[in-house]
Amino acid sequence: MLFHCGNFQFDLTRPLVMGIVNVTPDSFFDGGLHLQGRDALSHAQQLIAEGADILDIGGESTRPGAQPVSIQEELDRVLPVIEGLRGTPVPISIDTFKPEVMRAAIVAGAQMVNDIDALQDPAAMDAVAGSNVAVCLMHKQGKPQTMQQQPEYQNVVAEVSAFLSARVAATEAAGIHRTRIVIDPGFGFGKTLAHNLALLRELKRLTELGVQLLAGLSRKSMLGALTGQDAGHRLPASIAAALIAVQRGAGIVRVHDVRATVDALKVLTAVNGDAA
Ligand code: 7PJ
Repeated sequence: MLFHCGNFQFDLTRPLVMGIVNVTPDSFFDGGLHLQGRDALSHAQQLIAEGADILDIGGESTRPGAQPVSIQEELDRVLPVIEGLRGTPVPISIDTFKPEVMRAAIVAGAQMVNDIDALQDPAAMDAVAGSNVAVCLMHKQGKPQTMQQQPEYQNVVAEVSAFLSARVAATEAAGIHRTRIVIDPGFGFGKTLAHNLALLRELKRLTELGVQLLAGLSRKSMLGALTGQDAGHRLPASIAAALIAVQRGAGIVRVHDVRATVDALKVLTAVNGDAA
């Protein structure tokens, strides 16, 4: 299945690794480490050297309870990093739900928009439709500040699938070709451990929507709940989760630990061949 990401094209005969570059002071795992644009840039370059296929640049933390950031502050954080990465051999994704930030990032060279609001804001839909960039449509229940307080579903897999199916339809209706669309169940976004496990167990169901599938499990609290480890000690669990996600249909994994994930996926891909 082809994946068009701005000027880049992937055939997805092997899974892609999206490296996370946080330019935020309050991300739960590496927040603060890459606060300075210069540090974020060198971190991004390191992830490329480690084998990242895509970089996801984010200037506002969306973890549960995170504080909102103004448009200007977010632009001041992400634009220098995106501009500094111009001409790099991998596409840059902008992790934002703000249409103004999407537009400025696309002008600065971003090739993908990663929207935890799944382009439900018409201005966000316009920003992507008026360009050639790819988009990741993510499911969440509620708002980041309160979403983990009481997540509720009758059937989490069916509800997430129905939401994503409707968002794919709306996105296609706006003129965005399906080879530019990625869906994501949004692990940890308004979901209990049982909800997250059900989604991972039945991830294959989401491949029925016929677009690329991304999974973001890296160092998330569900892995802490399963292992008893804090975020700094969740690498083994994150590798396990990435392998499970790819075996169940994810074509892209969003991770902090690029080199370790790339190595683990090489083993899987060698065993599976082109069926990975
Ligand atoms: C995700 C994300 C995810 C997508 C975050 C974290 C929390 N974007 N942004 N999917 N998670 N598409 O990195 O743990 O799972 S922020």
